Amino acid sequence: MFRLISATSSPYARKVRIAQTEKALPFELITEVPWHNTTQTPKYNPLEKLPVLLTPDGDSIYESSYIFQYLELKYPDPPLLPPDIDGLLAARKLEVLCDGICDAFVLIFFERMRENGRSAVWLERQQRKIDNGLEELARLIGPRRWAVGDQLGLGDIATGRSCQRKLA
Ligand SMILES: N[C@@H](CCC(=O)N[C@@H](CS)C(=O)NCC(=O)O)C(=O)O
Repeated sequence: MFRLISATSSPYARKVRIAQTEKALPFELITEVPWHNTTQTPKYNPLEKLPVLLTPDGDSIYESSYIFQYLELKYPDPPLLPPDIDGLLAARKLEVLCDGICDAFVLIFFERMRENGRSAVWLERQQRKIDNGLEELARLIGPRRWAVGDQLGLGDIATGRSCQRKLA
């Protein structure tokens, strides 16, 4: 059985949780805070970030886009990536944008944790990335039912717009 080391609010881990749920791959969810000194994350990921997927054969997979690709290649049914090159690139572009927006949120979170010396310029910079990134997402997706193509896929999952099943 898979085990997924995740943080409750992590948007990166949510992407993996939705992919596993859509592919009906059971997994045990292990919730951690990656910067607490009790975390087991460094044991499985030298970059000390979540999510980390522990596979049934004892491997550890990290970086949400890589985990997603791993799941798609190893468990292609149902497919969560478009079959055509343009569709695939469009879905990956949405993922890059969404992950970048989340990275900006994370940077704001850490900057706000500083007791002293918060940089207003840095906070504004990250906020700008979020605002412009969201605007670009809206432009790319528009009013379509599915972000790319005619079924649920990475574009929808990365933007957090859809999950067809109850999320594990
Ligand atoms: N690009 C990574 C980002 C993952 C990430 O930043 N995760 C956060 C939790 S939401 C984390 O583990 N941070 C700890 C750290 O940066 O040391 C991915 O997509 O998996």
